[in-house]
Amino acid sequence: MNKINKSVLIGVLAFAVVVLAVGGWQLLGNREPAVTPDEQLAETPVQQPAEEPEPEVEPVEEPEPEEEPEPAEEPEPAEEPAPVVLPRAEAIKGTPVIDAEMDPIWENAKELITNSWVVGTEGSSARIRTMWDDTSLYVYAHVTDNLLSKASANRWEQDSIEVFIDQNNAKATAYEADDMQFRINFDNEQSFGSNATAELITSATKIVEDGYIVEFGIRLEQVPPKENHVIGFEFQVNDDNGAGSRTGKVLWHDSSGNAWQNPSVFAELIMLPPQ
Ligand SMILES: [Ca+2]
Ligand SMILES: [Ca+2]
Ligand SMILES: [Ca+2]
Repeated sequence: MNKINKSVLIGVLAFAVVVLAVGGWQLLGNREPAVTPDEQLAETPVQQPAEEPEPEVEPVEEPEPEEEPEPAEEPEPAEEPAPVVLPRAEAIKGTPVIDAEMDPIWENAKELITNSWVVGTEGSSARIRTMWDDTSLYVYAHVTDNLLSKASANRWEQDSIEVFIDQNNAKATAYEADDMQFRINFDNEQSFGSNATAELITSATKIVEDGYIVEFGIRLEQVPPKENHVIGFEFQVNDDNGAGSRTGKVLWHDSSGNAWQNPSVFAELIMLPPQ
């Protein structure tokens, strides 16, 4: 072989040696093995998305336990209706002379005024005083009336007074035997409603400047009078102002106008002990 060929051969061999050396080095793992794309994908750390912070969950408020419903209040028992307090005439103990004159003892009796109008709103009215003794109830009435008339044939439409008594104070809604209605006009003419009779009443009248005086006594035979005894009592004035009919009707207490047929509307009278 010539020199040129030897040199070429040496060069080739050298190259081969180098190639082999490099390949061997590679085979010996001195370099990173080739990485397949798949592996690369696998190895590339996946950028995990930052975990979204869990939204802060507002703690659900525990529903407050429903308040125990308060036990329904026991309905208060219906109150007993307050007893009606009726006005009471206070009859003093004594015995007047029935003459339409004011006995001195009348000065000790309280005066009541009729001002419960049932017919009309003004006109004849009365100031009355009451007295009692062991047999009777007495009344002294000063009636103001500027025109005296008994033109009507109906006694209750004449200028007159009426007294109503309920001797046992039972307040019945219809007249019983002890319930009575008496009427006296300014001329001392008596007339009678339920159970009243002339035998039970003594009366006198007198015309005065501003009206008339009526003084009378009624024997209480159904329930004998005694100290602190209470009876039903009502007083009425009838007025004819010249019309020939009743233009005014006023009572001490009752406003129903039904005293003539219903003792339960009367007020009361108490028989005071002797002073
Ligand atoms: Ca008298
Ligand atoms: Ca009665
Ligand atoms: Ca009159």
